[in-house]
Amino acid sequence: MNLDKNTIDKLAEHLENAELQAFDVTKITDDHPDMDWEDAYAIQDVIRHRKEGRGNKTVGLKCGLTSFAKMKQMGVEVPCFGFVSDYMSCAEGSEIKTSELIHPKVEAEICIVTKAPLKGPGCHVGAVMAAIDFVIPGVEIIDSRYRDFKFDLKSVIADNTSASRFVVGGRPRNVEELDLRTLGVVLEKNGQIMDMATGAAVMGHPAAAVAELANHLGKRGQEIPAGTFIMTGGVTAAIAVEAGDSVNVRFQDLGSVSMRFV
Ligand code: OOG
Ligand code: MG
Repeated sequence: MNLDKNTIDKLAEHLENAELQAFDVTKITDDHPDMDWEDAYAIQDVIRHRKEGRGNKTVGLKCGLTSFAKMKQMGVEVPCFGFVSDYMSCAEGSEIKTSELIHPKVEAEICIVTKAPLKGPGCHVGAVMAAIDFVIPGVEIIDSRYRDFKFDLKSVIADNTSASRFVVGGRPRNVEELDLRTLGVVLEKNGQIMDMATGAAVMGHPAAAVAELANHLGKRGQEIPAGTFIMTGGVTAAIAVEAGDSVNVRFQDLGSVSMRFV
C-alpha cells in the first residue's frame, strides 16, 4: 500500500460522490501515480462500506474486463472485480433514468448464482461448475465516473469497476443444460444488432472468470459465499446508450433481457 488511510477515504468519497451525483472526474492515478493494486481495492472497499453503512445491501459480485472484446475496447489485459448494490438492480423491461447517470453503456453478461462457497487459491473451472446453482442472463449498465471513459486499471478498480445498474431476467437454466462456451449472445439497440459474441469470449469459459474472482478473494482471505449472484463480465463490447434508446439482448437458451432508457 502506498496511500495512507486518509487519502484512501478521501478518494472513495470523491468517486462515490461522482457516482451518486452523476458528474465525471479525472482519473485518480493522475494525482496519485504511486497508487498500487491494494490501494485501488482498498478504495473500492471503502465505497462498499459507505454504501452498506447507509443501509444499501451488497447484492452481487462482478468480474470485469474478462472478454477479449472488452479488453481490446478498454486497452487492458487483466480482469478486475467489483460489487453491485441493491439500488443498482433494475427490473426486466424497466425504464432506466439517464439523468441519474453520466455516460451509460450496456453490455451483455452471462450471470450465475452459486449454491456452494468457492475459495481460492487453486479455484478452477471444475470447482466453479460444481458450485453453480443456475445460470441467468443479464445486462450490465456501466457508467465510469472518469471523463470520456478514459482510465487505467487501478483507477477503474477504485471506481468499483464502473458499476452502475444491472438487469437480470430471461430464463434461468441449470448449468448442465448449457454449453457456456458456445452460448450465443446478440445485443440489439433500437432493433439493430450492435454486437454479438459467444460465452468463450469470456476467458475461454465464463466459469474461468468466477475462478479468477475466487482466487483474487482468496489472496485477501475472503471467499465467495453460497448463494452469491455473480456477473462474469461483458461478453460483447459495451455500447453507449442515451434517453430514448431501447435495448434487447438475446441469449441462446436463456431468453432475452430488455430495458428502455428515458
Ligand atoms: C470497466 C467495467 C468492466 C465488464 O464487464 O467488462 C465490466 C469498464 O469497462 O468501464 O464491467
Ligand atoms: Mg460488466
